[in-house]
Amino acid sequence: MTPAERWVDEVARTTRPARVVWCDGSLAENERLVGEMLADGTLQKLDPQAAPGSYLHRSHPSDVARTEHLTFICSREREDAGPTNNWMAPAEGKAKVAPLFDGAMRGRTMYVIPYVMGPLGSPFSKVGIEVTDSPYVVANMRIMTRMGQKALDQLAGGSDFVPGLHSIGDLSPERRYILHFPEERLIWSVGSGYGGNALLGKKCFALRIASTMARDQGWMAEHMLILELTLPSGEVHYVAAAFPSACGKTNLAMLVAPLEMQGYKVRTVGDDIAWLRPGPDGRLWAVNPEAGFFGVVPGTGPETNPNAIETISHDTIFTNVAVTPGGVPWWEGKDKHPPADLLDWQGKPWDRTGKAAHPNSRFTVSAKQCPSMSSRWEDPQGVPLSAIIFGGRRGRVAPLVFQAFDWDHGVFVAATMGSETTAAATGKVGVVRRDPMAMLPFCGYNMGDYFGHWLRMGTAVSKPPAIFHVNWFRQDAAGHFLWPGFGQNLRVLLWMVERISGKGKAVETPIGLVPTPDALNLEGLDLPKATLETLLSVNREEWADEVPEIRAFFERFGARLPEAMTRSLDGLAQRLGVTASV
Ligand code: OXD
Ligand code: MN
Repeated sequence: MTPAERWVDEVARTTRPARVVWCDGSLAENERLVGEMLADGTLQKLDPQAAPGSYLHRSHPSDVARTEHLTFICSREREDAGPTNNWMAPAEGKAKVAPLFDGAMRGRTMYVIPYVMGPLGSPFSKVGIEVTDSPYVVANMRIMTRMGQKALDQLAGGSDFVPGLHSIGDLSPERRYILHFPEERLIWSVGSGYGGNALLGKKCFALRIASTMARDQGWMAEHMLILELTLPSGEVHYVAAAFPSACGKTNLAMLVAPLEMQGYKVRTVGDDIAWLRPGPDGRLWAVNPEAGFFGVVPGTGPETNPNAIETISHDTIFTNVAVTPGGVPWWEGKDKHPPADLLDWQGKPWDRTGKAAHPNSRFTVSAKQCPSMSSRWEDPQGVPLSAIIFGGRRGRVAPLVFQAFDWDHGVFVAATMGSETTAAATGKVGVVRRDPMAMLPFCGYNMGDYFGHWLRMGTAVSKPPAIFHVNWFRQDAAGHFLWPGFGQNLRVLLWMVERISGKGKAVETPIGLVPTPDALNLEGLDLPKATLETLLSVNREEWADEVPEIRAFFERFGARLPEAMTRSLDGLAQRLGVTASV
């Protein structure tokens, strides 16, 4: 028996499924599973004209988003999980959750999903094996990863894989746990079928477990899109960007250059996760470990993201969108005219008061269907980064864009970024929270140590990417967005590229380098001068108010906070003229 077979055998002895199926990832297997899911109502076939090859899944109404309060890092020491993660000792976690797996698959099929995160044949790719009793998970993993025999081939009978045990259990939030054992590199997830909780290759492996592997092995696992920007001269830049969940990573990764800027071209490498490594040339190289997109549907329309609209026009799994009785999917932002007889995401006639599609409804679709994929998206070596962007959703305070003074300052900017919460996780929406590197829910270890790892990585590359911060979401007093966003964000990317080449104009402010009003190419964009000024303004009082908040956030890390972080905060306070004692 191989180590993988031994582990699967052990799991089957506990979960006691009626049968065990090793998935090969083939089309025939997928068709069989889809047939079964259509028969038992897990999937509904969508209109073959409007959405060929596509299906709707309606989840349990209490299982629609990541449940951060039920997600745990089970490191041996509490300190190693740090103050921003929920922690349980490994033995306690196992004692609490093992009974939920005991006989959990009785009468069900147990699917074994061998999968690869990262391009096949890449030295940076990693193998995982997910065991699950959900055929919906199998169908999604087939899209999101390289799954089946090719993963077993890569494993070659060895033990270098991350095991992940998943059961939907009884879907009760009372019996829902997502546990990570970083020292064992093991994942246990029970009680949820939602993507971020159940597709274990994604957040659980490629971010939480991978971040601990990356810390130990000198690389980085980050919550970042990767895009390719080609200038009219033919010069190519790769840019990675970290925004919290549901803040526009997919839209930026698939950006279509505004008409008047033809000659500039944006192509997609990834939309959610990036694995970064120092290359032999002193640059930081990025790989997208995923093979598909698990994106937020509402707000996706022909104007906001035409590439996504084309990508999801066929062979897509929709989860929790609205639908007509004839099977035409609909969601807020698809167009301005909701069909008359729409059924909402729970299948009830929509009364037009609430949302028709769930705000966190999702599409699962293969990257191969995306018309904007870069020819290098599966390059086994990855792509070299010119810049890293961090960004939050903030109605106030943060300007449209600024550049960090240097790498260490960039790490500080990223470590202190604030963002309003979204529907991607359960809980209150719209509350500002510190979300360092957009990794708050995804860092598998103490974030103080994580900041230290970021600082070290800056010294591991002789040509580190430039670091920027953006905020597409600044609003006026009446709550209107000041910046048009979407395709127009290209103008901000172009300023970054000019900065990298030493040309872009900037003014030094206490928080970083902000473009001069004439530095952004705004040709063809009707943006009032006063609006631009507000977008680029840095209000000293508002930033001064951030200082004690950041200090309090940093204090949570105690001795694990690198000194360089405190020095950067003191520097900010000083530049703002705030006394050190605040
Ligand atoms: C996601 C998330 O699904 O960040 O990508 O929640
Ligand atoms: Mn994400």
